[in-house]
Amino acid sequence: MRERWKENFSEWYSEVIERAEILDVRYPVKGVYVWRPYGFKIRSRVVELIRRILDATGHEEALFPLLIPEHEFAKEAKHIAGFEDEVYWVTHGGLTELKVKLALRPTSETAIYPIFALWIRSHADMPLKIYQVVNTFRYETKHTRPLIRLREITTFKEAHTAHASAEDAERQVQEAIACYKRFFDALGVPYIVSRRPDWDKFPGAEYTVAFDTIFPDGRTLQIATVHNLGQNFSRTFEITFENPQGEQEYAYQTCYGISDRVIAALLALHGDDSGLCLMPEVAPIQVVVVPIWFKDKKELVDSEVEKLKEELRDFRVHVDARDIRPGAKYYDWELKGVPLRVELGPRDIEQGRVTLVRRDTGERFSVPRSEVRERVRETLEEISSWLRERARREMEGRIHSAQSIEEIRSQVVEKGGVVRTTWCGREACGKGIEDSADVDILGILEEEAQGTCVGCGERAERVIIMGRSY
Ligand code: PR8
Repeated sequence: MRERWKENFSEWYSEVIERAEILDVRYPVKGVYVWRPYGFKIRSRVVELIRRILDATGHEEALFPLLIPEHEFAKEAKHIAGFEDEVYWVTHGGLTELKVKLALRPTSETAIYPIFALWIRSHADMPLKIYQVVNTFRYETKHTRPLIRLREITTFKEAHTAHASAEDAERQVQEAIACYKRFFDALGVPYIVSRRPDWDKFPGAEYTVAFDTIFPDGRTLQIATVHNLGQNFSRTFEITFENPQGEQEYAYQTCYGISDRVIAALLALHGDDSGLCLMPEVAPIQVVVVPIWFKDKKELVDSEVEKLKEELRDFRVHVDARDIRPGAKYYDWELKGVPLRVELGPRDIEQGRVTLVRRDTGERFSVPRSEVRERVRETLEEISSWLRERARREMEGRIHSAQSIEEIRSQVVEKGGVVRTTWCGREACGKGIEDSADVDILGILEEEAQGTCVGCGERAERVIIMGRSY
């Protein structure tokens, strides 16, 4: 790696995405990238994990079409207002102009809810909990960046639910938050959960709860959102049901989603100056075996390496038998973030031992060959906790408190991080704070506020976090 992880994060990120063969960024459409096989394997494991969590909580996977007719897309006034600048339209079939323009889904509410209206008849049909893993398209005008701000979001994991009461929808919001916490915890991605201010909620939602993480450069990234939609969409799409009293009522809905950004966070938070450090849970290769050949011992080493590979069959193992120097191999696998390297040479064989090298701490140690399976298992678990813990510590170290506009600015803009401060809760004052500090309010924390508002000096009603986001 030429670039340094923290000091030059943005360049580090671009370099690592390319050199570790995560994406090919040369596709000739802006904001659209190619998943390379190594990156795609990481992506598959992330998708597998969210599927497992959603399936275990009664969600069912489905697949809705990519194309949405204009009349459905335009039905919900706030939703269309929020998305109209970002929609790609299909206007022609061959040379024929279509009578009904078709939107490429920027998200799937307006594809799914007309069908929910057909499926839901009575309170007994609910809760209905559906999810899909699809690509979505958003014509982003801000600076596009691989996995972070995409025009084709390739890994949109969106869930949509319908309920027979407002309480049940509220309970669903809590379940969704718990699912996402489990997901990010498993990946070692630390987060802050907050409620977005009203002016920043999802178009058409009653309220939005968001997960943000903090990147090594101090910028925040929104990595998941959970929206309580109330009855806004069910009124528009006529999703009605017969309640136990025999009356017709509009359904209560929620939706929530995660994108490729979770993979951006995985790569960004678990790196260092040598490249990626993948969590063993998602690493395409968990253990790389590097044979150390000596002139006349090559055959012996090769046959022992074969046996070792067999002994390690519970893990994702790769033997690097390329005809290049071991040092060059170490460099490549460090860049690609393989959590553990095993070296085996004539001396190890003689002593009945193998050498292990941890990618996270760089620690190098030798273990008896007879215990290798157990020691590899233990070490991978330790690497996973070490990376998780380091990411959490790094993030917490970037959260400061601020009592004045000046402090907000200096903490966020100069030192790079996030601040906690207090606010009166009034929109005009909130926007004023954002303008004068030149920093955004990310969200409202679930904490009792004390003291005064950093904007107007009146009694504080809310504890908020502020930062600069991607
Ligand atoms: C919804 N409807 O759509 P959301 N590139 C990468 N990731 C992105 C981008 C982008 N251009 N835009 C958003 N995200 C709801 C919930 C169905 C699911 C990521 O919500 O618009 C962000 O992390 O908030 C965002 O939190 C998530 O997709 C969901 O998008």
